[in-house]
Amino acid sequence: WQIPAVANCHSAFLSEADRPRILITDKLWGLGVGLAKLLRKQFGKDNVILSDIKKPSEQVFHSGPFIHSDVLDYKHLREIVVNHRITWLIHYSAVLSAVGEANVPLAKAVNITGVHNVLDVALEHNLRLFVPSTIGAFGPTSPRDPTPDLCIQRPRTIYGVSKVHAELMGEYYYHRYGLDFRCLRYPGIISADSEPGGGTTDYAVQIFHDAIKNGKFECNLKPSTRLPMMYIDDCLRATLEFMEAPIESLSSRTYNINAMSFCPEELAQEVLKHIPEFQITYNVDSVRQAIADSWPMNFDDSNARKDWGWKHYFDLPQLVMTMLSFIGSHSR
Ligand code: AKB
Repeated sequence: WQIPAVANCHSAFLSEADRPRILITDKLWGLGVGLAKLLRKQFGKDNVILSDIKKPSEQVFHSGPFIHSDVLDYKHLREIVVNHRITWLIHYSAVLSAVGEANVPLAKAVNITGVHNVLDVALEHNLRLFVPSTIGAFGPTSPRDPTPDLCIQRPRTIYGVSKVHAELMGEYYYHRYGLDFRCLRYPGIISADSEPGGGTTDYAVQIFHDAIKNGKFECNLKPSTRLPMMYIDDCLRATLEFMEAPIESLSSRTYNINAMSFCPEELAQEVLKHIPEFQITYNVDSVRQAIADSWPMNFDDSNARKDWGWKHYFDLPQLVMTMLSFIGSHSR
């Protein structure tokens, strides 16, 4: 059983001139750093520029090109695209669900105005544009088990509303102007080396850190709250494969992707297999619980599997084993 570093390598033999020049906006709580690493392996270190409004860590700064950029500053964004000959734009800047409810004006600015800016700059400079969406783009009136690509979307968080807006605007720019807009709806993403970023699915990252450090974890969602989830390596590989997918293979511009679906008590059971003294307790956060109760329990990603060959490699046992051994080896 071996996970390919990069599957479906459409770009493996591209000459330097044909390689994309990629700008990643924001680190999206560390996802951007992981994606930059993968894309640099594929397209060369200098062809992938990471950007943020915040100063990066020394490690990120020295791992490849990094520049300051603010997605709310259209002129500066355009300057970067021109000066660095950007051809792909990966727009990771976003305020996540729980933080968005605590700061609606910030979420509106970053998640709506920011998306308008990247759409316009991508159109103006003929870029391939990737904007992630999320399970949060669905709401209580959507079918929840499973949730298909196309169904009612009436989310009740500013995060979800802004993501539906991004999906629709991107598709509008595609149909109206031919913009090569691509969007994947991510489930909760689980990664050992990124900090939780104010999301509702954060518990599924924190549990591993606390289990290793303290042997116990206090969960802010109810034991039976089922949500779709994915290990970061699968998510980043999906993003690369989707960006490389030939245009004629795409029957849509927005796809669900999924790997597994679990609830806190099932995750805790799996952790217990590795740490027999592990204990989980529950102290429910009503805001996060209400959000989770309105989201999909399971995600139907059959169109992504059919159209561009999406497949996941990490299931729940594999995920738990990987997270515990990664965090364990870094905490010694
Ligand atoms: C969040 O919980 O807000 C995010 C997401 C599912 O989009 N992780």
